[in-house]
Amino acid sequence: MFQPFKEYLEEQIFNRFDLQSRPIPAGLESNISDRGKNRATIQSWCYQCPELRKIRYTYIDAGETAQVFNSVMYPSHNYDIPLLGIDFLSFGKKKILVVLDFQPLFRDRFYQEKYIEPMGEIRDKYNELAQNLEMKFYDANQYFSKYLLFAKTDADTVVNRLFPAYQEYIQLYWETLENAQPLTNPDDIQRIVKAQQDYDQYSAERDPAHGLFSSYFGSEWSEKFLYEFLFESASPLAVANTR
Ligand code: BLA
Repeated sequence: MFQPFKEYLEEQIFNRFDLQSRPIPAGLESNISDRGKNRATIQSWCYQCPELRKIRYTYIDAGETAQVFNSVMYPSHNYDIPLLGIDFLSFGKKKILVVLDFQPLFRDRFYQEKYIEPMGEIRDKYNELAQNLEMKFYDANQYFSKYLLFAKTDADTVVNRLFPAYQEYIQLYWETLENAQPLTNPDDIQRIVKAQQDYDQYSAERDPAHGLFSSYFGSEWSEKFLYEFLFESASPLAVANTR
């Protein structure tokens, strides 16, 4: 279902950046589940380049039952630009949930104006993908922009609307990165380190995927996958009492 999205992302990053592989902890790069009646595979890829300190993406293929494409781009710490967040999920072809956003690190007006407002023009072309759905796990006011695409949709819309929207958001993201002025002041850089770390902590604690991963691969593997790969700057101890 989302294979063309993965291929587009790969074609883009391979041609645009001087990529280096970024190691994925042993045992977390892939897994296969034979639990229950449905076979599921999960596979992840991770790269870095001077502009992006972590580019990760994951594909879950459980045939008709579930297809998931998830990705986050973390800019290098000397850029204050948003993270690019992608979460496309299809369950049994009937339930399709798509989320795509420039995930803001800060919420002040200056930041909004600089990095979020430029998304508005694209967002306005894809009204059917911006449905103002209520968030149950996350807080829409934290790490999400007002121009996120967030929709429950169908397979035709994924092909005909989400794919072009995805390409436009990604192109704008590359432009944003190209135009970004690298920070040089250590205090400014430290502020980005902290903000990206907070994002990981928040995301690891809220991620609704924990249940999905656990059902296929067990809770021990899931916990490791969340804290040692997806959101590796998060500390599991900080949430020991909340799960
Ligand atoms: C929702 N994301 C979900 C759900 C799952 C995942 C299972 C719940 C779907 C449901 O309602 O049944 C799955 N999340 C994953 C997977 C990974 C993951 C497979 O991190 C990792 C491989 N989520 C992101 C990113 C964004 C994001 C980068 O990981 C930003 C674009 C958004 N996912 C997001 C949102 C929801 C969601 C906004 C709805 C959650 C809510 O209602 O609060």
